[in-house]
Amino acid sequence: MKIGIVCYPTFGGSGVVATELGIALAKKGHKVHFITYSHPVRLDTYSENLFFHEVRVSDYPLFEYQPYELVLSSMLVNVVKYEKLDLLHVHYAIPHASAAYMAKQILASQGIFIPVITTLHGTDITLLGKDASFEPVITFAINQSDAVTAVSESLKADTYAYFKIIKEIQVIPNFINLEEYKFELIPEQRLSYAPYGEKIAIHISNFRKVKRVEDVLRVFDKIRKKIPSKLILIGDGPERSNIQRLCRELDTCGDIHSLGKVVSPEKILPLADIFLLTSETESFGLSALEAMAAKVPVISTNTGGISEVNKQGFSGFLSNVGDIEDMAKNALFLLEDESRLKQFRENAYEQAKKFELSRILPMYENLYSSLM
Ligand code: GMT
Repeated sequence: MKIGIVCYPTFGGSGVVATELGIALAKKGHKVHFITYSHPVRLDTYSENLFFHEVRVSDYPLFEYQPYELVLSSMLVNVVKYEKLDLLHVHYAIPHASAAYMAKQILASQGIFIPVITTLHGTDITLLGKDASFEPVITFAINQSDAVTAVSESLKADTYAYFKIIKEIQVIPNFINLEEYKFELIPEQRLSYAPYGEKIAIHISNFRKVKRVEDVLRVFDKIRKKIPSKLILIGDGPERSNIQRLCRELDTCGDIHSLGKVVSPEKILPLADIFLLTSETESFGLSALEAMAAKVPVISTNTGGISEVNKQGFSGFLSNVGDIEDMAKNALFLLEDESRLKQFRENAYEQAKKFELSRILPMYENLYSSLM
């Protein structure tokens, strides 16, 4: 098949999922065309089946805001027409679903039919999409898609709750390529972060308000008061300065390694003993799945779709949003008992296997076939 994938090219979960999906489809022989404003950060592989089309908006002085959506629509029309694509798969509804709808209509006027699949990822529904400034367009674009998928049951339920959706939404969960997590851990690597055998907690996110990264620091502060530990922070975003302020206030900066944006988190995750995910809302929690694939149990909140990924008392523990005491207690329960921690590591990996790429990829391929 010739597939067009529209996504955000950034470190955000939706972009990561879209990119990994495209890479996996290309490996199976499909021709995959990424259409977005810059080269996707996770697209670090080369294949004769992978193509990239840059959407570039020229900087015209009349515009206070550049009309990205229109330029994307025009680019979709051209790529579908000249590359003879069979379908368009757009990730994250805003503005990709409406841009695809516009392109579809233009192509239809030229006698070309192109099926559009919209995959909902989370904040496009739970935060941004339901805002009155987007809602009518998002509702329309979702209903006009030929197929709609959501990454968790929770997100599917939220979509029906917040929008008037007449379309059937299929849940296709996010996935993990466990092949990428098969490498030997070199003990010296761990020593560079925890030289005296301290325990290691890790957090990965885009440091937005919704992630409650301050809670990560507060939980970590309670942990390290009981057991010598270090915290690795991966990612960057608007909350960074608040985090710096809080670590000074708590006097924890010396125990925190901030690594910024990392292209291959699978190389660092295996160094950790626990993963902390303190989000206010989370449709799925891809970073938790990545941690579990690296045999790292997850201490998380119980919001949105996280409970579909992290299993209470098996792959980790779940607490109410903001319940720092409970999250710290659960973390210590694991960190203070080596054999228990080992068991949870194995359990986390078992749980990750449920989302193995080979199980999820056929769901997308079947959906594509059904539309052609
Ligand atoms: O979490 C973010 O802020 C990024 C966002 C995105 O769209 O890139 O992530 C969402 O999609 C991911 C991939 O499907 C999910 O794993 C995340 O849970 C979801 N984030 C939220 O719902 C907050």
